[in-house]
Amino acid sequence: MRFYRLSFAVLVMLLVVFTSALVLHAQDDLTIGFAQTGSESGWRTAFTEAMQAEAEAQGINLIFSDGQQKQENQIAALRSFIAQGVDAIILAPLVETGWDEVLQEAQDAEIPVFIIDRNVTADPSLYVTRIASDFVYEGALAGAWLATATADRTECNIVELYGTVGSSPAIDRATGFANVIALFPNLHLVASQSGDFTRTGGKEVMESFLNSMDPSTICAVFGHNDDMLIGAIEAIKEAGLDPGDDILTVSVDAIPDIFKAMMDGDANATVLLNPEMGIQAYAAVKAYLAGETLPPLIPVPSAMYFPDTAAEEYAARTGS
Ligand code: GZL
Repeated sequence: MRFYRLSFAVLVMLLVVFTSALVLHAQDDLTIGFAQTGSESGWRTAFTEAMQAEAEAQGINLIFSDGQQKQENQIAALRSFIAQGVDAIILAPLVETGWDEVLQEAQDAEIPVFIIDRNVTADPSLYVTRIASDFVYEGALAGAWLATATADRTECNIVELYGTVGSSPAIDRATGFANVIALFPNLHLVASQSGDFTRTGGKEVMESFLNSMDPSTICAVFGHNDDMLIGAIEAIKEAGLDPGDDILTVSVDAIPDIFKAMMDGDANATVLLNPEMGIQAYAAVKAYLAGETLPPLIPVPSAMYFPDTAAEEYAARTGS
């Protein structure tokens, strides 16, 4: 009898080892299609590079598609990934709407989709989970800092550099910021216009603000990302004003160039958006393929940075 028990135990152990080897082998040959929005900002470029570097480090075959800021390109990329029979799709959606049909096609093909960074309004049953930071919280952090920075002012007129129209970071950051500044009677949002998350866009929008109102009445500028804010800094300087002093600045992303601007006295505050989301994304894919159930959201934390630590943050990000 003891012989049979021992044989059964050995059989079970061999079965566990064999199954684990199969799962690990399957994950070793992981092919993931990654549909990126484009390369509109310094943060986006850093995010792409981080995703590619982490995939290489993990031996994942990452098929990368640059959507060049067009949703139709991203949808075409997803259809190509489906046709190639990838193991999983990671989508960084440009805008919130218009994804249901292609996500349904992926589900019909039994290819799991993982949303990363921006959000979609599609039925949540059409994707596994979303890895992202809280954009409303980022906007609220920016508003809270501005409220403290202007506590001694009876009035502060704010202009807003809005991100890509229809994108969740633009919608949510605007919401979070507006919710907080509504609590402070001295704070007034007097203008908001989309610069599409680009430096050129931020400069053009800030120029239009400076030309359409008395520049001396503008107390602060909130940029939905650092790139637009950096473009606005150029416009403020060309108008003969001192960014960071005449006009306070707050933005989001914490890219190296915003720390350089802080070191130059041209920027006051930035909210961190961590580009290193590949680790969580690939862990989520592997866990799902191994049969695990995932939460609907895998959060990426934020923080805030100011000029007092700009030099060390710049050095940490650039190695210089
Ligand atoms: C937000 C992200 C935004 C960045 C911008 O998570 O989608 O898109 O803040 C980028 O820099 O364009």
